[in-house]
Amino acid sequence: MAVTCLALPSAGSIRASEVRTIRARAGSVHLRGAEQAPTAVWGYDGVVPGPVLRVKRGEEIMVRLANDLPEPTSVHWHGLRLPNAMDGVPHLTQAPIEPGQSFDYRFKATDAGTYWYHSHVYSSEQIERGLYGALIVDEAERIDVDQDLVLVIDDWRLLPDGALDTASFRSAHDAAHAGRIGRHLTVNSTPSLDIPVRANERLRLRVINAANARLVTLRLEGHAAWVMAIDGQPAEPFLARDSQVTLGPGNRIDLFADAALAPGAQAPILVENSGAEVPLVNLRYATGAPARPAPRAQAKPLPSNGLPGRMAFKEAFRLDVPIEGGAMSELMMRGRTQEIPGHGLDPRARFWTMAGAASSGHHGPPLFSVKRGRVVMLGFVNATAFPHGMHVHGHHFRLLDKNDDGWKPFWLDSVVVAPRETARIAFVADNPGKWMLHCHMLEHQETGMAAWFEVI
Ligand SMILES: [Cu+2]
Repeated sequence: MAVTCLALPSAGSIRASEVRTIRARAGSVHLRGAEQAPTAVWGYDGVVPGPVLRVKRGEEIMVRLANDLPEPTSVHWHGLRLPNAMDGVPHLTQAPIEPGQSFDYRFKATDAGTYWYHSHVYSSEQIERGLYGALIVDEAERIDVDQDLVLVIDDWRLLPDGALDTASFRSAHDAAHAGRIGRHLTVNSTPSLDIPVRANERLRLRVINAANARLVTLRLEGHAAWVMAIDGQPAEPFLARDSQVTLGPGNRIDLFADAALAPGAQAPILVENSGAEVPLVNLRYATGAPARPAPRAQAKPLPSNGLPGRMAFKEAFRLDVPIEGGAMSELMMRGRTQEIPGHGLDPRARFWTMAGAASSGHHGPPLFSVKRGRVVMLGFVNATAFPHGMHVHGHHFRLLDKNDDGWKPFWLDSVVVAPRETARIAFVADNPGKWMLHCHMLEHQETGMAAWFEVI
């Protein structure tokens, strides 16, 4: 397995076949730029994002996670179709890794694409503190690009001195509304990233939304953006309208952009923040000769990972999952005390329900249980005033058109369901085990929006 630096091309990475130990531990990061005081964080190997793990499709990922934190943790390999015992969900697939202990994760990378790994214990706090990193699985064949760049976007709630605002962890207001949104945006933990490019190069941008709850809307100025893959899986390539895409928490997108401006030009990649656009990335063109006389020809689709081309809807298991609760809802009006004065949120607080139940996602009966190979069709019926990013573990799904008569030309592992709308999805439940299904707005997940299902 190889480890590469962020915002660097994959060429030159070091490959090794042994187990790589990663230590979850305290560290510090210059979230406000090199000239400002750093912020104390928790990170894999003490850095945020953690080391980029990079393997070729079909290779094994072998990571020993050593817990140097003062509390339990675990690692979820988000979007990977892996054996259930490696999925990293505390109490459901493994015991939490206690402080001073370690856990060996070992599985084959069956799918090429852009993935990420993150904590799954007290996620709203541990991910917010920085426990996440990118996991890149390279295609077996070479993909014709000049630069392969990982852009991990996060938002932070910082105090004036740059420290992470930890007092507002477990805020009942966040949990009952849109989740924890931070006003300080970063890409790869820096407020602005300069990327040197040469005219007519092709860039592959692997964008990961690592924020707890923010919908990240990103726009490339002056460049067309081809959507090549979503949530790791190849899509039928299409041009992003206005070169703009929106990612829910946990979503990834692979964009191809041809550097079509003149030598010496500059163009930003902008992310929306409180109604304005913030330039997070600056594409800085070299003044010298272009990389080639003209941009490359239109890209071919990325090679398929072999997900099924069709599904038998007639024999499908169908379930509607109403999503209820949140601020101003009846559930909240019933007036149970959710905040302990001076101690933040009551850990038993339940603000949201899925299919009538508020759960931690690992206790109680499964939401449903199906035989391996069955097609599952779920309808997420969002009856709340907030968007929710519904994440299914261990599987990728299709987003269905109205009336189930077609589907979008891409796969997802997390789908944003707009307020008062319904999203219908379908997947083949071909991976045996106990899998979580939850909102990836982490404050929602921890206050009721979590469930699990079983494939037997
Ligand atoms: Cu939610």
